[in-house]
Amino acid sequence: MALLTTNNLNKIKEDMEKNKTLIEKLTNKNLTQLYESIYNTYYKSECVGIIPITCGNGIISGFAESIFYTLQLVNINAFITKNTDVSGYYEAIDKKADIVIMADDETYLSYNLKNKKMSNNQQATARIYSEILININENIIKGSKFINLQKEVLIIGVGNVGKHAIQTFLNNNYKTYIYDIDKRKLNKLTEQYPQLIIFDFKLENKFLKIFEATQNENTVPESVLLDNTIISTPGIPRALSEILQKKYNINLIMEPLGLGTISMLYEVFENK
Ligand code: NAD
Ligand code: 2YH
Repeated sequence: MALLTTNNLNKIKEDMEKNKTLIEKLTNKNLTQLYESIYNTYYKSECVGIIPITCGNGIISGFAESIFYTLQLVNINAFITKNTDVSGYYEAIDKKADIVIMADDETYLSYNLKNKKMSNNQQATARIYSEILININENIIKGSKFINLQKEVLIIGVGNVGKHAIQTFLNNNYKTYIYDIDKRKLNKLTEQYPQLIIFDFKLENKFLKIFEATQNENTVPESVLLDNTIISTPGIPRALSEILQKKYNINLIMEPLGLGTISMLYEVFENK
């Protein structure tokens, strides 16, 4: 599994500000409204304890701080424990955290100590990045001559994150195309969901909406792009070169940690 690096996180403030503005423009909702509408939960003023974890590859410098910054951006009260691991967990509870959030090399989770709801980063990340595409404001699409494509999506990369996005698009009756370099994954998924279409680049389909979740760069080929295509991509590194982004005026939703982290909290907040 790909591990985040300090380098991935060094522009988190700039990345989150940019994405927040773009998402608000595209969905006509601020981040809080968007998350509340997705999960039907709300922030009651719970306090979140962020616990640094040293096992495996150890502390990623800037990881806990990036979570802290992200939560500040959406006015969620949080603190980073001074201690790590089990001692950090003890400290979080001692300091009256309602929710704890922490990651080792395999799993990044949040857990609500009161209502016992738990969230996993891969699923939560898939949910917010797919819901952004589903929540695109109609006025943005209305002007497009490709309005007939508004309920079609291409998912590139159906690993741990991408496979969770499938369900969200199918639940919203999207014509869902999937593509992965690992053909076994595609075949397995079409057995599970017969309505999925395995994407064939020879067909020359183009998309208004693309979801990308791979660990490789430049995975979105030029042939699928339209002017103003919206690409929602948690994948690291960049799914699309800056040259193609400019050429097609692509709306690119992309950052390494924050949107999925907020999703992990709304998933464990109390129901409205
Ligand atoms: P994964 O390894 O489980 O899945 C990646 C999938 O991409 C694999 O199925 C692989 O075969 C496929 N793939 C690789 N290159 C491809 C290509 N050129 N074209 C099509 N498919 C290709 O990884 P994952 O856990 O699903 O994570 C995917 C990416 O998302 C990673 O970069 C990870 O770091 C990132 N991620 C980001 C966030 C965030 O908050 N932004 C959160 C979780 C994961
Ligand atoms: O980046 C990771 C793993 N790939 C799991 C994320 C799932 N998308 N973990 C971060 C490790 C953080 C470290 N233990 C710390 O600084 O606490």
